[in-house]
Amino acid sequence: MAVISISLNDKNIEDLDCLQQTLGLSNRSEAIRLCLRAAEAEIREREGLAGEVEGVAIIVHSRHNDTWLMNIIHKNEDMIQTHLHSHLRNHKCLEVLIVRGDAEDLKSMLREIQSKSVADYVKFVRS
Ligand code: NI
Repeated sequence: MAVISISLNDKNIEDLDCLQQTLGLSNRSEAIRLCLRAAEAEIREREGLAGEVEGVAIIVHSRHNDTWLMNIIHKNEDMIQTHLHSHLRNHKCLEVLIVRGDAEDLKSMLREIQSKSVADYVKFVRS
């Protein structure tokens, strides 16, 4: 097994340790491996989307005054049927997008949302 060096901020380390404790994992490497398997499953599920899809995209972020997401949403307005913006108690923004469109366009939009690493959470739930 290879040993690599990665950079994590304080919140990442706190989350990692919380995950380790909650699930009874033996060390941080186990916790990282678990996260990788979960991400892999998510990617496989998303990449498997084809044809016309309908569902809900859920996004949580802390950039209330930043236009990055609104720009993406406007660019994809043909696909987004409804957009709900709400404020969470932890001062983050919750965006709920009801989507109908071509799977490739949806995947492209989700990739763009995630590519800047601005969103804390991005999830698509197919209807
Ligand atoms: Ni907001």
